[in-house]
Amino acid sequence: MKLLSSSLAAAAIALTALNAANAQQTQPACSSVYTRPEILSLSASQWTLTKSVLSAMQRDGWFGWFAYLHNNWFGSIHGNSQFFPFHRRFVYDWESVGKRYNNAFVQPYWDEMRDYRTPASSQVLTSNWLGGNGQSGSWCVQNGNQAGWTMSFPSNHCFSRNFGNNGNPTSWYSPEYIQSFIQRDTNMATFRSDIEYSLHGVVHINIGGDMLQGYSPNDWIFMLHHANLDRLWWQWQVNGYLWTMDGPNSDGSAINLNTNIAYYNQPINTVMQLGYGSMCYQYASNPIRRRALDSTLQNKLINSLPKDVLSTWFPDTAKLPAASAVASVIPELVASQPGKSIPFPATLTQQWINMHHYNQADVNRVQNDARNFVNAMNKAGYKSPY
Ligand SMILES: [Cu+2]
Repeated sequence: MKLLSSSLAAAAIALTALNAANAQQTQPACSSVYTRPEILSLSASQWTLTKSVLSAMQRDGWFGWFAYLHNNWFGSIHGNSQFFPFHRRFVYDWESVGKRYNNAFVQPYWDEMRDYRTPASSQVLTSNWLGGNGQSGSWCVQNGNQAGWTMSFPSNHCFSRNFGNNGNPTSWYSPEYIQSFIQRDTNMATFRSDIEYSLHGVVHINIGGDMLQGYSPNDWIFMLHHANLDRLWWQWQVNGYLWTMDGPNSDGSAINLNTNIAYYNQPINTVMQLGYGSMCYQYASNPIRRRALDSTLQNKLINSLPKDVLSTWFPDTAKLPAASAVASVIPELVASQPGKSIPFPATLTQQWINMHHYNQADVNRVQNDARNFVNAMNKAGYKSPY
């Protein structure tokens, strides 16, 4: 009897949780959903289409408009919980303008973590794609899809990049670290800081040039970068935090789902769930089920980390079945790769921290956490496949 009632209670709790998860949704489900791909997975014809849309948007002043918007609202949309909803709405806005030129246009993302070890040698930054560093001195970019462009905001100037560390940016954040805080974070205030003061900042800083400014949308990398961060937010959301919104609004008051998104003046709850309302897109690598993460990485972690290290840094992975059970489901993933130890990530510059008026203690917490993570992995003898 006791057993029966407790299992009934468990079922009731599960149902309540499910209803609570969807109670916030007042908009209709999308009748169709398009997929934002990783940039390097575009076919030749998709890339040609994308480039022609971007050139038309540049011709008609849209790069300047989005650079202006971002610059104008800069102080309201960084360093507080507007960060994710604003940038989700902003990239969607950009993509919608692109679709007016060709409805097949979609905004790809850049899986920056895959290139974290030596960012400058990413294929994304080659002449066939987005091009590389600017020319020493002028920092005007000479190759890639924006080669030789003149950007109009804040005043006419050549499209520029100035890679960090004298053209050879040091490593940014590993896929392992990003997965670690996606699994550990239980509120928006922490998750937002963890992304904004790690991967978000170092990509802006290390690409440099236009990307180092309030008008960073002049570089199309901005959209690829923020689509990636939006994808990571969604991974965290489907990991149990679909409607989680807390922490400070831009004026310091507590934010909530009914707070308006800066500039757009529509409530945050209208952009929370992909596949509903206007948010009719998904990401190519979208986890297909709750708590599903990259299985290659899961296996690697389970196989190589001691239990205590695993449960500290990857609490969800630690709850998965033993390695052999996972391996039997996905046999092609058990082939062990030699791997390398994880390097310490690049950190934010003081100039960047000051420019955003970031809370220094929050930045320090994130940077210490990232260092502690690398120390823990290396102490455990972990070798990364990435
Ligand atoms: Cu921004």
